[in-house]
Amino acid sequence: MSNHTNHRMNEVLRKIQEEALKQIKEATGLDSLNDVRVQKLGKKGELTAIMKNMRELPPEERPAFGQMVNSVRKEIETAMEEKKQSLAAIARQMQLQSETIDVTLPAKKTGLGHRHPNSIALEEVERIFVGMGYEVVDGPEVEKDYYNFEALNIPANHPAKDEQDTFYITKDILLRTQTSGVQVHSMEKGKLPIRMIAPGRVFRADELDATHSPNFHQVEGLVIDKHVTFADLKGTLAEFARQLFGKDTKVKFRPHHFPFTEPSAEVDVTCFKCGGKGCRMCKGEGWIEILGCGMVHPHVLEMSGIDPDEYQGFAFGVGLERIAMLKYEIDDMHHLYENDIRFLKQF
Ligand code: 2NM
Repeated sequence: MSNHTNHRMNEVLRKIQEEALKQIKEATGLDSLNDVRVQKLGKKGELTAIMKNMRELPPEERPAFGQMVNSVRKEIETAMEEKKQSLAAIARQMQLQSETIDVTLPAKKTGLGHRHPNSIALEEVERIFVGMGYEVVDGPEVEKDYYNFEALNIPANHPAKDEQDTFYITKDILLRTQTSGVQVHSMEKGKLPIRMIAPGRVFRADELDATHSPNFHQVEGLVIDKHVTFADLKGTLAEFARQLFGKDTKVKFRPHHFPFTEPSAEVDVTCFKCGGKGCRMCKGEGWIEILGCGMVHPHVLEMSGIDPDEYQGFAFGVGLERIAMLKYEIDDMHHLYENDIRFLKQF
């Protein structure tokens, strides 16, 4: 009886082992592997059941049989662990295959940028004035009404101060419409003489079109010293024009009005394309307007604490976009604000 029982139980154990190993071998994923674990090794699994049946064996045979069950359990566990590893390896292999990178494909090129025509033009303007002993001075884009207007002899009711033309932040604080405030700050410091240019962003409430933008760039210059005359102004700007547009360039001063200078003038240069004969560039005029200038108004000097009987000065203002557009023959201001690398690379 005992012998028979022993034989039968060994047979059952062998079957469990055989079936478990077969199922493990055939498992296609972690799910089917887990099913095997529950079915064979689980609390209600087949191995647990056969252990419970051990009391049918004579006591002296139980330890040996127990050891056999345990070794079968171990063997199944090991097979499951190995299968798990191989399933993971297969999954990984499939992932690698689906994510293969073709290293022979041509690489994406990282495009190099290019200096903006405004920057190139500014460097040129700075080089010319630094060569004549000028300092390049920076100043705030957010400015007090006093520095942008009042100190420049632009009174409260002046049309330039209109809210339509100026971005006001508060009643007294605004986005500068010109860089002249920087000059006023320099004059107030009281260190004379002054030879400076102030390049920078300025803001006007304009609609963007081919020649206007609400945000553009200006370079303003200021010289203050004893015995400065209009002749110094003319000589300086003529030299500037020659260096910028070529040595044969002539300048023409047309009377104009600015509140901060007296007398004031607008300056034309002979067309660098046709030399003054008239062409498409200068619209047949032979002349091209490039800047405004004048002798600093005595009242402007006084307001900044400079004695106009002892010191005189001249000042000028150039639109950087205008210089860039002329020099590089750009017909539409929009190009300067779009940062299209194909456009920028032309200069
Ligand atoms: C211009 C034209 C003429 C100018 C005047 C001053 C200052 F601060 F000295 F009064 N700065 N810039 C000036 C003069 C600017 O721009 C067209």
